[in-house]
Amino acid sequence: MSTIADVARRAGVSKMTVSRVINNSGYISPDTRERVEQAIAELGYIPNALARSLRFKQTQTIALIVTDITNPFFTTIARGVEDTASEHGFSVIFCNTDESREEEQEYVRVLIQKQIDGLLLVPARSTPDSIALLQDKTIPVVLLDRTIPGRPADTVRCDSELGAYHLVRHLIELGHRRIAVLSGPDEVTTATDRVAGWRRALLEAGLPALDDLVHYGAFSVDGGYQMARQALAGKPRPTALFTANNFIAVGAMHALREAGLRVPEDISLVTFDDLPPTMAIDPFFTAAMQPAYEMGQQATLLLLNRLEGKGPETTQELILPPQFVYRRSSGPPPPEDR
Ligand code: XLF
Repeated sequence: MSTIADVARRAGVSKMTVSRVINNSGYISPDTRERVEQAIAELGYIPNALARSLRFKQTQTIALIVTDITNPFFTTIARGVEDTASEHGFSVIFCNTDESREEEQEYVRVLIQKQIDGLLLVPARSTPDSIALLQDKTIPVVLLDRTIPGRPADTVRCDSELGAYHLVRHLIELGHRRIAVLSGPDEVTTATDRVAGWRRALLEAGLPALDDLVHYGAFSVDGGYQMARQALAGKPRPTALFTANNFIAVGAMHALREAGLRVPEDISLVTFDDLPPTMAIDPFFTAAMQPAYEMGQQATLLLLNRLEGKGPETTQELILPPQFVYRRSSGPPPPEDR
């Protein structure tokens, strides 16, 4: 196996220079860096990560815990995290909790043992257990997408309340009066914030925000299907649905098709999250789109700053605005409901 001395010999530089290139420290001319990198590649040299981590007390590794790795929103976040982390010489460990608090706790324990430098966490529930564990060990953590009420922490998220408010206002402007909301679990802040935006839009328009129009369930296709079936059983039936994420929207569409309802002629549907262009052949949903890539990027930068001891002493919250796209899934209510 090659050593740092072999790399130095092949590149015609000192071991100190090789070490500087590997650790990204001190000035190295582009030409020297290139020679060292080429020697590393030719010799297949792997720096001793353990020795480095002992010396710098850092493993140059961060972790990202998401709640549903099958959701394109989270894979796009992961892309933003990975690109930014690797630009700064960090590796990323990815973990998926399937929206389970227990899985999350387990992962946090394992990651602490693996001596990660910091964690980006999409909390499965609004409970402080995981960040308490990390904060006890003084491991920096940045929350992504969701918050934990009553537990201040660095956070990067999209404005869920505002996004929901605008989507529901759009439906009201089209003439809808009975709009059901199909949301995620009521212990998750993105789910409750989106219901809050729905409520604000209705109350502002002088419409009652009736409890029987609010459905909490899973952020999943099946969750959307089940909630839509409940909503369609309401009397009178809602003329529009606001779904709180992309998977709920897809599940709701299954239920609407099964019930023989046309969108938007018989019932309108607006949703949080768009489907990525690679999945939607004929984009159809009126949607509030979250800047997922940027969220991953910004959260990583915030975490890396914390690792360097930078930033204010108080926690920082970055709230990014959603963007709106108005498509064919929303239209005026049927004539008999106007
Ligand atoms: O936390 C929510 C769940 O679903 C997140 O923002 C998402 O909307 C992503 O699809």
